[in-house]
Amino acid sequence: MQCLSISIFRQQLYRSRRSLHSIALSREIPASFASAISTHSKDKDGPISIPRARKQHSLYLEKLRERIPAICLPALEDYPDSVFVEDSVVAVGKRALITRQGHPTRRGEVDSIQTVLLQLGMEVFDMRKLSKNGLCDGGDCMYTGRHLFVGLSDRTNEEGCEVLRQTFEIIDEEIVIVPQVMQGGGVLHLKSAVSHIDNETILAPEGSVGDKVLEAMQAERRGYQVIRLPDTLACNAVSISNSALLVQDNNCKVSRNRLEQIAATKNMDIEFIDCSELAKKDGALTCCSVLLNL
Ligand code: CIR
Repeated sequence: MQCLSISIFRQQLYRSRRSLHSIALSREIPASFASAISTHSKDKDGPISIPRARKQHSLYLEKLRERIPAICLPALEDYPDSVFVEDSVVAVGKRALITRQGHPTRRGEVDSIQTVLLQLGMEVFDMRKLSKNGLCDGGDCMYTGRHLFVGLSDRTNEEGCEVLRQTFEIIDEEIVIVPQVMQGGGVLHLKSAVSHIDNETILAPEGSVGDKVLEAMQAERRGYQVIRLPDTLACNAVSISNSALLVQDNNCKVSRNRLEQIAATKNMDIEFIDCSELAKKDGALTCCSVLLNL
């Protein structure tokens, strides 16, 4: 009996260590950001204000830096979308896979990320060398500490998933490929719809997009508690070391209250951050950083 509880304790300790983030990567917003890819119409959302976008981004960084050190790389003017660093890499522990991004205009973003990861002493693999046609955006990959969920999307294909499988097969956790169920749902990446708070809790939107993604992930069967929110943007939260939650600020009181409640239950700090300028370019909160567990 004692052996069993010690082994459960060890497992929990090991899992909680794996959730501890030691450093974050991010990148400044380039002056070319107004040309970033977007599904939003300018008329509906208004033109991009670079000063406002930069202010929002620096507040985001400030909140991250209250919890962990964050490296902020210089802007890449030739790559308007390069602030969305999440898409350049998938990292689990000390192992990282540099992606071949799904959108051709974004593929040069990865080189400087690769350099930093090597400098940090990570074991770095490169999808561009491992597969001719593999594509993947990091926004489609969600590592909860128990599973690596990979969403097939317009940016991530089967060949890309195969490279992820080969790269991360050494980790203990299951790699779950989530079929493309979000088409037409106004959702770019898997993590535009779902994100995790810790290794047992997932946020997902109410309604049919959320239903389809959760079913495809078999989230409940895999033991996740799912918190459904009316506001899809609020479902993309950055969870730092199981102790703080950064959430997109929004006018949806129900989402806000539910998130505050869950954060209180889990004894986590919660911060609401306005990233409305980044959202005009389909960016959410997780896209602007890569949290590493070195
Ligand atoms: C794009 O379309 O690639 C960018 N405008 C937005 C990328 C957002 N990244 C993410 O959700 N991981």
